[in-house]
Amino acid sequence: MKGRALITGLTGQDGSYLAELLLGRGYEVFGVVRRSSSVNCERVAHLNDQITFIQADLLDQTSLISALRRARPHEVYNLAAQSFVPTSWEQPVLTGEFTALGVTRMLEAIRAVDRGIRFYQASSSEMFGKPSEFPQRETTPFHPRSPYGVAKVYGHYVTVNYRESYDLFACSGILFNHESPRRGIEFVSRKITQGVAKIKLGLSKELVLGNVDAQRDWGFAEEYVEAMWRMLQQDEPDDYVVGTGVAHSVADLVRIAFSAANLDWQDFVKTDESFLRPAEVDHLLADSSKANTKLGWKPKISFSELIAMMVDYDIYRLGKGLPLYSSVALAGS
Ligand code: NAP
Ligand code: G4F
Repeated sequence: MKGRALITGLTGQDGSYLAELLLGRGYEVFGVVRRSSSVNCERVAHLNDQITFIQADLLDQTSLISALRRARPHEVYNLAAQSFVPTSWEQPVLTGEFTALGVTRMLEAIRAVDRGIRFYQASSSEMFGKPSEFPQRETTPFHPRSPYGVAKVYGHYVTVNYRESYDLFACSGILFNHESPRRGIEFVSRKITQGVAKIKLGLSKELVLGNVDAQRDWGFAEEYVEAMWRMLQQDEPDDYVVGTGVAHSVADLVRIAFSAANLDWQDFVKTDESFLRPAEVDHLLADSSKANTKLGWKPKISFSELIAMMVDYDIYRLGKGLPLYSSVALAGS
């Protein structure tokens, strides 16, 4: 029988890669999109005729129940969230509504429609925030540093709680930062690679950043959606940390990105206090031993390869005058 999967956050970076993976494995794919006055499906435009789009919103319980009744999925991947950390200080209540309570709404919808549905929750390494141990694993205590991180901790625990309370097959994937040519332009990796491309093409003269000492464990998004899928194919539901086990600073990212375009970063990069955060996450590093052993998941692409891929994509796209998530360019990204 053909598997059916419903993805919330289909229009985001991870949603687009996950849709490709599931279609490639023979699934019928349904994607939740929220209504907007302009079309916002560029990242999945190349999959338009293979996906069924369902209008729903994490803020609207009834719409989630209707989406499940219509799609009758075997698997639900809850990727939708207000996912940009700085915005969570500007809109903390809305972030809590989407990113925290939205998870409960989806779990309640599953309880109401079909308790057999397997559920994936997109949890985050931001939950570790100011970690008490290095590297971070599933048992590392949480110390979130933003309203976003706090909301994700709620989403994680309600997922665990519904597994324990109602015996749902509910998994929480604690994913460390993952990037790609489909990354939103507000996140630091893409801000840098697009900034480098603009400078290379003479469209810009400088790149202004915040805290370049912050360190993250950055991997390639396409590889991370494979881990999500593998979690839902196990005999038992569980929680997994997913990352590369290697950390780099924002300054490292800058150096590698400029060098990939044969430019010297020192000629172009400035810092500005306006990009500093009220509370920073200084350093994150994943211990993915459990995912390695139980899921057989391991990252393949190195940090330098990832950043070079993103720089190349942005130079190619901007050079051709293609839109940010051009379906032509994305088909090969
Ligand atoms: P993203 O590119 O920002 O995509 C977020 C998605 O959520 C978009 O499709 C967005 O739809 C949708 N969304 C937001 N609010 C919604 C609502 N109220 N109802 C329905 N849909 C809504 O994020 P991503 O990088 O793909 O990340 C996917 C998930 O993983 C997020 O939950 C994120 O917090 C989490 N995560 C990401 C990383 C990472 O490094 N990328 C690491 C750990 C965890 P619109 O297109 O309409 O805005
Ligand atoms: O790229 P970022 O905005 O990602 P951040 O805050 O780590 O969050 C991302 O990863 C999380 C997983 O850990 C996800 F859950 C979350 O949804 C999101 O995908 O910032 C990375 C670092 C920060 O320390 C920030 O202070 O880069 C630093 N940074 C320095 N200058 C900057 C800038 N970040 C941004 N966005 N813009 C800057 O100019």
